[in-house]
Amino acid sequence: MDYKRVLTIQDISCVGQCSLTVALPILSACGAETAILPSAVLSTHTAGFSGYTFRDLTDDIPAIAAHWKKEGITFDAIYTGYLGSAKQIEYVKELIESPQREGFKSFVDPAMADNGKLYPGFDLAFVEEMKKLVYCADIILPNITEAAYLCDMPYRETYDRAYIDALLDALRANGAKTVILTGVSFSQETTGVMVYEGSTKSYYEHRKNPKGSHGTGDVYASAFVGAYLRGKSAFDSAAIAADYTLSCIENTVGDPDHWYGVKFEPVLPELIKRLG
Ligand code: PXL
Repeated sequence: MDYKRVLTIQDISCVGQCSLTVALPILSACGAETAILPSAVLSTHTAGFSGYTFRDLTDDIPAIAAHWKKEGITFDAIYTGYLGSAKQIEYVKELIESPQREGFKSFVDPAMADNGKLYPGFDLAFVEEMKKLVYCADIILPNITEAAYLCDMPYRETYDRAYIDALLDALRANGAKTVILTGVSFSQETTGVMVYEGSTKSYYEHRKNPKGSHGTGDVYASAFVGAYLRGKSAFDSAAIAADYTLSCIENTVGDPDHWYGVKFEPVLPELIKRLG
């Protein structure tokens, strides 16, 4: 098996099952070597907890990157998630564009918004910087809200295939390469993922759990990257990640105390089995 080294750049939410505490175990389970660049340290994530602490690590990045350069440290992939500041996005873009290993791939989850709204602390200046990162990445994984922000289209709660096609076409016109658009639902009972690769748009549809859960975007993107680095196609990685994320949600919804994330760990064997 090919052994890949992936650098993931996202925050440490000390408690809350998102970002690095989700990405590292999932990428490891998929058989990848992990390296991290923490974008910020928060006491918890920002969705549902109040009074959380936030330490931005933007100013640490240039020295870390310079040290890696001096040591000749390179990666097979960089996967970015929740970032700490607009300035930081510039540094992250420099890392993605610096010389890396042969066959290098960059994955950007523009984790900044959901349900029609930006997450607390983000503004339109941050969105403008995120556009630059998204349009230089090989594969992006926005949800519908993020896609709408990235191409300046109105967010719509109810939509049809024409709206989804318009979002994908606008992202492509702005420079996006492969797009994995998550949370695309055309019926009450189902949801899915639209994969736009080359000139083909393919839809993977699956059962919908009516209860939305925090952190599932991070579970999804991490499983996608892990499967892709194991040699699966973009569509197969999208499907594997979708099935895994649904299993994580179904493993969690019966527990009313577990509102802040999903119990993804006990379901990891299912993901590993799918990777063959
Ligand atoms: O799951 C995305 C995410 C990551 N990190 C932090 C967050 C969120 C979503 O709210 O608050 C700190």
